Amino acid sequence: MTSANTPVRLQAVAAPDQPEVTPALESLYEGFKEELLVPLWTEIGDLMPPYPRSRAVAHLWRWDRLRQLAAQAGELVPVGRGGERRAIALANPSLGGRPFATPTLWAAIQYLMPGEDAPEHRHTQHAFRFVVEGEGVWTVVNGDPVPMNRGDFLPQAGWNWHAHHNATREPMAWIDGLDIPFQYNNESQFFEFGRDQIGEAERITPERSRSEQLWAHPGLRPVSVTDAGAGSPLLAYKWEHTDRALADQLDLDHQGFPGVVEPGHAAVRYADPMTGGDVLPTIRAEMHRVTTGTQTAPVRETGSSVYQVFDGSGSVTVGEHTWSVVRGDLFVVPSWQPFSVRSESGATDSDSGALDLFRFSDAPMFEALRLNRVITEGLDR
Ligand code: GTQ
Ligand code: FE2
Repeated sequence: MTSANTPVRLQAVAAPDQPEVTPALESLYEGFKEELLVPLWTEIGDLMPPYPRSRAVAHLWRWDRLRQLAAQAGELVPVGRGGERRAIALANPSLGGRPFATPTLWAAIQYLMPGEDAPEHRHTQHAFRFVVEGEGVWTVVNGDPVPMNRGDFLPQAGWNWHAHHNATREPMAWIDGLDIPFQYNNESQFFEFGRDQIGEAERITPERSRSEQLWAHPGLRPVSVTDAGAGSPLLAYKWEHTDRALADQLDLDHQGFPGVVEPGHAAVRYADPMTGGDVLPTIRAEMHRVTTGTQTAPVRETGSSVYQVFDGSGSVTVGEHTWSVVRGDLFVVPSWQPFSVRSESGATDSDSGALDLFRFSDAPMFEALRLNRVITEGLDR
């Protein structure tokens, strides 16, 4: 992917720290070219920079427009075997037109018309769904139907069978996050078709999935399960729990309880109830609530994130860009670019009076490889 964008430097050059260009030097570089060899000294500035220079750029996608186009696709493009999903991905403008939001992360709006089915399949890519509006779709994971409603987060680790169905009379949109670019670039993908139709027993609209019955009780895990496999066994994190956790954190903040919550900024991370760690091997997900008038300190981190505004409005600053954002808008924070947010007007849906931001990132990979770095001060680069 880089080679197309990388300027050709493979020739003898006259530079202060380089030998004089002689026929012998030119023939040395010719030899490199012929034998497909590249010396480090012409590449080092690009290959080994002093700090991350992201290829991805900061970019914002407006939800209004995404939803409009997804609705048009709903009218014009069928969903079925082969294409698999009516999912439309964010393509970072500096990643060569590929459907990659960041070098590691896929983010897409997915759309299902009333009564439609997206056929069963499985793949090594780790995935999740997050619902910013609507209700009535359920996703069937290994035969367990899981309902999806506004604010719900549904992780879905790789190699589990899954299909989606819209059981209502209304179209429904949601966002998908996957590690497709990471697995594409690292050549680890496998994919299989499942059943064309899911079974009748799986076609009932459930109130709660079996996975939630087993796993959705805070601090409690079933004794019988000793190995839940890769990724969270809890297939839906319901909004009421997330909302309450954030409200309780801000309540502690208002009480002046020290050191637990950054003033005016509550945040929770979706955690695997088996391990307490991230919900997926490659993807971290969080929900942030910033009270009106609060401005967060700029943070730089290695690794990339995608945010979606869940509620409220405000302005976000990523590197040189500042955007006003409203519900549903999605934006990318590339590696090592400073990010901060200012909450401007409160949620319209609840009385939290805050800006709620859903975030996902590739942090688990960076942590596993010990490449994670975060700074909140000294933004001098
Ligand atoms: O819903 O199974 O956005 O397999 C991309 C690939 C969604 C899905 C995407 C997928 C899915
Ligand atoms: Fe899938």
